[in-house]
Amino acid sequence: MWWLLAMVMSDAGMVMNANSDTLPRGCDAISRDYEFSIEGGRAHAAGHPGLIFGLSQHELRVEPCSRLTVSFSNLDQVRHQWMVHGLPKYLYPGGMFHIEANGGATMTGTFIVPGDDRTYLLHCDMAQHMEKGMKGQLVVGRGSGDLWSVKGQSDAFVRDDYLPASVPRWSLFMVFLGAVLVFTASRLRRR
Ligand SMILES: [Cu+2]
Repeated sequence: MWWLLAMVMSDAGMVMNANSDTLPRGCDAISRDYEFSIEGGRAHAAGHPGLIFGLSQHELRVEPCSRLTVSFSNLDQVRHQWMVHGLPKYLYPGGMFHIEANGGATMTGTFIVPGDDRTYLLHCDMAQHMEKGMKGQLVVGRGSGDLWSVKGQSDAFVRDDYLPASVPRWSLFMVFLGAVLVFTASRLRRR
């Protein structure tokens, strides 16, 4: 079980809870091998008001019992992470698989997903980075529904509803309507 606590650390960053050969319960074999190259950084928030950071891919869809090798490239100078939550704790301490890449670095790690249909949170855990755009979802099989506030996939939990462009026109109309009502009412009283 030595690999359970395995943590690869280097100048470029670290990989925690890598698992390339132990099958989750209920999996008879590795169903498929995936390789993903994912970038994280400010460049991937461009054009999305309110976001500062982003991922090149905010949703990954994979088959149950598949093995994912993820190369995570950090395009910024600050640290970024690519972290999956909710994995089985008997296999991944804390339920996590975690890649951290220092500024400008790329780190690669492998893990195996369980066999049930489920949607897992993936994010960067640096303070405020998830809230500022580094949030995604890993959909295994049919998944278990979209997470909220995943860029390009789902709506924000609290949506910033800026006033629509027609508000000034409607305001003027309501003021006019009010004036007409007051005028009419005063005419009626005078009779
Ligand atoms: Cu980050």
